[in-house]
Amino acid sequence: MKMSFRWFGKEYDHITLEQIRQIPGMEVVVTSLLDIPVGEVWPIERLKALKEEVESYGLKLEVIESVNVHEDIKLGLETRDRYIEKYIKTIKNLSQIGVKVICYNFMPAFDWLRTELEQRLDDGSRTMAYRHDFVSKIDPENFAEQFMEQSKDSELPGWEPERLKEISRTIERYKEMTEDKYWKNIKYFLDSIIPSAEECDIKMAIHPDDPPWPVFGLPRVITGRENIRKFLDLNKSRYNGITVCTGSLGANRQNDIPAIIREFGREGRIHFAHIRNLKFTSERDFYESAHLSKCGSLDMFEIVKAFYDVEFDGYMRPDHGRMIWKETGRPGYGLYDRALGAVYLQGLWEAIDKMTNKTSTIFRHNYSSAKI
Ligand code: DNO
Ligand code: MN
Repeated sequence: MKMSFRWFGKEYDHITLEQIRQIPGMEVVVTSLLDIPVGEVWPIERLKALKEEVESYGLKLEVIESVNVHEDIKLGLETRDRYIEKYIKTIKNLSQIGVKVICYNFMPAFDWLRTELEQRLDDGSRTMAYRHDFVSKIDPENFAEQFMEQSKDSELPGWEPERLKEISRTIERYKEMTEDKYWKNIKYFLDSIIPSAEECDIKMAIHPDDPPWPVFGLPRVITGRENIRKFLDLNKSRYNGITVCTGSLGANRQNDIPAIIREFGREGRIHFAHIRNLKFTSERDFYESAHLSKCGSLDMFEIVKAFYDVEFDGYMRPDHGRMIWKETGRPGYGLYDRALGAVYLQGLWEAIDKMTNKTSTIFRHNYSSAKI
């Protein structure tokens, strides 16, 4: 397991590489070029400069999150081949700077969805939350208006009227989309890009849909064990793999995350792990808690143990954290709570490792006490 940390780049992140390098055990930076429009090629010169910058802090740039997939590819339009070609060119450029894993998602219209970005917890920290009744009341036909109406009491940066209108137009384009067609579009994409990923020795790691169920009438398919199996069978190359995001998959209580890790980890199909906890407040409602098992509803020990048992040698990162110690900034992506998460996860790993290799620990212990 290699511990990593997401960084949005010098222009977009209030966190510095200097801070990241001081998190104990941190090896790898997960980043992207946020200003390149979706679908365009990531220029090699920019990538070289980014690599140099990251490495000048003693960190490695081996994971990209995300190279986003153009909507035309997801919609299966004729224009998709043009964007697939560009995607492949980006994969090639990334391989030239030593990138090993690309995380991406295939969610229609938008990425993850929360209904609260700054919910206050009892200890005064702030976190993101999801309320299903907010989402289920919104009719996709009047998406923008109804979303605004529902959210008039909450603060939802990132969901400004302009963006809502744009999303509304995108949702409209999915009107005729069925799950079946959507799966076909995923397969078309995979079969087009995976041979290049193989050649470039870059593992593709799809991120699960978050939350893992359809919202606003849009298909969401990377949702649990069965559908992950279906996804991996669409293209059987090891380079076609997944990101296990415990907070995304964990929002559906039916998902047995350690079992998912064991099944797909043994097959070498998990390349990246996002680990975070969440606390259920009702059947489908939850907030994002601190990473510790006792703070949320997921058992972090069982999750890390499953990764350990399948000898996971991919990349792991703490996922969203709360905002604590008066930090402000991009919701979910503060420094402090994620740094605590990174250290906690490494603590679990070390404990499991030492318990598993009992003999060597006992031997070392006896040896040193014998010397005294
Ligand atoms: C949320 C993240 C996702 C993830 C994308 C990958 O914070 O885990 O936004 O980066 O879905 O494409
Ligand atoms: Mn995630």
